Amino acid sequence: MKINKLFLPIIILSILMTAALVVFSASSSNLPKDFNSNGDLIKGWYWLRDNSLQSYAQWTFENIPPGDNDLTLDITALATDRPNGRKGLPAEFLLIYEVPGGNIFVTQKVTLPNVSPPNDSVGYTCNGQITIPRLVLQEASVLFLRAERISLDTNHVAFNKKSIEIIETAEVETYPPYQETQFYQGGQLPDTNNQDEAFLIQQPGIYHGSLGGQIAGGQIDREDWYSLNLQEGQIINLQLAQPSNGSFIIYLRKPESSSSVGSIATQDNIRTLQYVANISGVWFIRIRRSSGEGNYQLSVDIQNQNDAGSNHDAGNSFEDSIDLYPGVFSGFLNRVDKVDWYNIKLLEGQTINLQLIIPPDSNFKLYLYRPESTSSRAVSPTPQGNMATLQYTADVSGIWGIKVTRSKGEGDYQLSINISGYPSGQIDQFQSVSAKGYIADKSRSDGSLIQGWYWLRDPACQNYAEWTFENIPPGNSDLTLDITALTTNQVGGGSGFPARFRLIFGFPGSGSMGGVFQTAEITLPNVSPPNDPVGYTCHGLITIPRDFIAGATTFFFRVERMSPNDNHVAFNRDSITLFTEEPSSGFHKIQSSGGKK
Ligand SMILES: [Ca+2]
Ligand SMILES: [Ca+2]
Ligand SMILES: [Ca+2]
Ligand SMILES: [Ca+2]
Repeated sequence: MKINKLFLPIIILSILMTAALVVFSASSSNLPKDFNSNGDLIKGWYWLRDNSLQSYAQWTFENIPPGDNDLTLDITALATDRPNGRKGLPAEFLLIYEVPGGNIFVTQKVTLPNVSPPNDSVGYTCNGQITIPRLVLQEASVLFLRAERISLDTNHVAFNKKSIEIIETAEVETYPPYQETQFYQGGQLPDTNNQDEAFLIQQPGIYHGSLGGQIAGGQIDREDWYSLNLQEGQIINLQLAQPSNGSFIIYLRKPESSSSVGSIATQDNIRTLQYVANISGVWFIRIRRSSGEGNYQLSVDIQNQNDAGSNHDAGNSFEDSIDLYPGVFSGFLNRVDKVDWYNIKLLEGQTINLQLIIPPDSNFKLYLYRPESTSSRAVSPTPQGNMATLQYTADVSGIWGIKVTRSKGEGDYQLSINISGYPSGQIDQFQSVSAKGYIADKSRSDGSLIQGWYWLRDPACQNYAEWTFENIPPGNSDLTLDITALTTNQVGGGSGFPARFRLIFGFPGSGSMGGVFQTAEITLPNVSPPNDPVGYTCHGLITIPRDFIAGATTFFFRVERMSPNDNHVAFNRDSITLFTEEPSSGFHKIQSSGGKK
């Protein structure tokens, strides 16, 4: 066996071809004029860590540099999971930005990686950059920024005045899509000859192997096997550089499958295979000798997707869509990930404005779908330059689907969502619909998802479902929750059982006023008609007095099971409709019991 020195230039070339070069040159930077926070002040940092999620940090920037360039915010935060908690955790929070006088109000979920060096004994420091498109800011010279925690499950985060610095980027040059510039020089791979022997490649890098030589027993080495641990949504890029006198073929296999996936592109003596992992697990690489012999180089590049800050790929169907809200989000598409699905709540009469900024030389399209419809309601026209827009007025309230598809090119796209009247602060607009029910702006659950319902059924009773309602008109009238849940006594269980659970409701405070956080034990009767073959439906109205929270416009609800002996209960985003006036209805009205937590 001989070491072929010709491989070296190939290695360098392939790194250059796949490297992402982002050139920032800061022409100015500035710090905020004002800062305030109601978080817990510890050693110069304000911690957002209260149980009612009312803590915030706010910055006001003046003298935003004029021009056409996007603004980059350099953000430093501390993060941990509890008082004196663990190190190395990321900071996750909502960043809200607003331009005075304009009707711009954008909410963006931000995740900053933990950048603490290994020898940092505290290890809470997170840092990263986010970009605010100039088209959002327009001519504004003043910018308000506000940070809030996302939910009780996200880490505690801390900020101070210097946490956010605006950097104007004078020049941005991006060659998408690969972010990894550091390749691990993985060295020589051991010889393997079948799937059971597959050698686990632990990290992306450049590796070396050989085929065609003699192995044990005087046999010719015909094939080599490797494996990779992939998460759903990750994009795997494999490059096989063959020796000049050999023809080797590369195959990729899904977990628990014996057939190969993906198509191979061959250029000169390099074979490339790219694929999106559609399931998590151990995937297999097989390299087979067709003819010749010699050393090969295997380059393994794994690219994470983080569509809309989800840490994974937006799914290929509405069922696997990511919940969105008004804001600016980024996602990724390429020739093996052609479709990303999202969804958003719209009220009848609201107008949604979608704007898609796509990579150079690409053709991506936007589609909008009515609730529970598989035929699109509106389609974006052919992109003008690198931008596609879509405007539509909802003719029905509900969860609408948004689909981004790719027909040409690849890379990161930016999706901006604006909804008329959201959240304008002009209460009049909302009063016209106050007799109607409000659907939650955000919802989440860690329950088991079955046909659109999240089942809370773990023995430890840690499963939850949560809803956040925003921009509810303030007032004195009691709130009424119209709650629908599914219930049964076990997996695949019986019909006709009532739903019993704990309801926790929070009202974030304002200014120096504290928030309110209460719990109630709820039992909803089973209302399934006798001829319902499943019989899991429970329904009732819950009244929450509002005299002591008249000013609140944001409401937070969470449900949990109280005991492992309680029935399994299931919820989804539409399970709670909030009324500011009691709806006329023949349903049972449930008196909530319980007290302050
Ligand atoms: Ca070998
Ligand atoms: Ca072998
Ligand atoms: Ca994607
Ligand atoms: Ca996708």
